Amino acid sequence: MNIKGLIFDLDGVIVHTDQYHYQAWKKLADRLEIYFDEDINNRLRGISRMESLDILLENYHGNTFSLQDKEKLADEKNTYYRSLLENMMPDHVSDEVRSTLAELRNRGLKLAIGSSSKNAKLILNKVELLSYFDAISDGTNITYSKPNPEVFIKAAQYLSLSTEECAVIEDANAGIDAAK
Ligand code: B16
Ligand code: MG
Repeated sequence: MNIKGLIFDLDGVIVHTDQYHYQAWKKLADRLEIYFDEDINNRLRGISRMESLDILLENYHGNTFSLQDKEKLADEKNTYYRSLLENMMPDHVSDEVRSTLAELRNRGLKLAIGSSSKNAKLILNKVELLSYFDAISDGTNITYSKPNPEVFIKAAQYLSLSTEECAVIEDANAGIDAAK
């Protein structure tokens, strides 16, 4: 193996925004009187916002929502989520994460983010980690989210490396399937 680049998932690997996702989806679910718990939340790891909403709505037994309604619901969740992200500070990332990323770069590896999130840059900015990465591939530059490999293929391209030269660090099944 000749690994020249590392592609890190964001939520669940670099930062723990998974709890904020849970709280935001739970707030929406409670408003709509939909059952939602941590087990359902775990099924949302790595997949897109709209796909996550479809899973949440599996437990909704009222009228069907139009695409426009669903976009509004996804926006509502994102508004809750972004207000929680306001709490994020540089000290939410341990010194160990920063020193590990710095050490990997010192060893000559190129580092990228490969995240399904459209909020990835905002999060990296808040925790002051943007400058540690050579490239960001996220929910804003993909058509298909994990388990589709697009986000990682793009990350490798942004690093000017082949996918064979990259390894992926992931926490979610959808992301591991995408990486493979
Ligand atoms: P957003 P990752 C993913 O981030 C989350 O794991 C997943 O729960 C979320 O639905 C997705 O981002 C989209 O996030 O609503 O912020 O665009 O694990 O791929 O870094
Ligand atoms: Mg993740």
